[in-house]
Amino acid sequence: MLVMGILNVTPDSFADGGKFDNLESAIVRAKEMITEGVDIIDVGGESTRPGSDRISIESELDRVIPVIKEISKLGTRISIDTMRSQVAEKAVKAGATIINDVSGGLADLEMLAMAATLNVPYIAMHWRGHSKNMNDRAHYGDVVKEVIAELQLRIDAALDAGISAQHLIVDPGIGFAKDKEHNWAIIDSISSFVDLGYPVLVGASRKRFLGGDSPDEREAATIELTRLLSTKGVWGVRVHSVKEHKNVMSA
Ligand code: PMM
Repeated sequence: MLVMGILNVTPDSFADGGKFDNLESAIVRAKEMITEGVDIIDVGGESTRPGSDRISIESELDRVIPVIKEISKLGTRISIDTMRSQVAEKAVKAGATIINDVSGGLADLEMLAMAATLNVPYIAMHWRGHSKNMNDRAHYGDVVKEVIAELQLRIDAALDAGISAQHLIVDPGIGFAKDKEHNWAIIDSISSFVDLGYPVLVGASRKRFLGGDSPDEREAATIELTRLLSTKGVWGVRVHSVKEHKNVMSA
């Protein structure tokens, strides 16, 4: 299982906001992650924490492009965490080799065609709308069935847009328009997502459903989850710390 290390170049992400929002601190963190054995560094410039407002495309580009240019010199794989096709395009030109779109192509209707043109792996996450009011959309009858059906629609749209099946990665979108019970139901049924036939990425790191009063207090639970997911055929975990997750997988 791969470890995707989170590098949020944002002032306000819920767990690491403000820690790496200048070029120097972002590069230091990227180098640390590489030393610790990270497989992919996920660079994001727009926070998707519940309730957050969108930022302008200019601010997003200003945050991520210089960081990607520098990190790409370090020889690691980089994913760009963006919902915008123009950010994806410039990020790939700057050195990113994977597009991580939390909206699965729904936020920017040019995204799927752009990913097909750029011809790089594309992560389609389950999403029901922007973070500002996504919690209002956390209503399901059978959450596992509905999330799988909605993800399947994104898979079909991605394939229709010309993204090759070999380039598709899916993600159930833990914490996005889902409450605690929904997140745990998805984790419990993660094999059903693996059965879709595409690599599965899980981003549960330090999220609220794990309990605890602060993101840091959720680290131990996050590591336990990685241990569990590594036995379930999951392709990768998107996490804040790297070494701890590498260790638990090799234990
Ligand atoms: N979660 C966040 C941001 N990007 N990308 C994917 N593919 N999956 C996720 O679960 C995901 C994501 C929000 O968490 P953050 O604020 O720690 O980045």
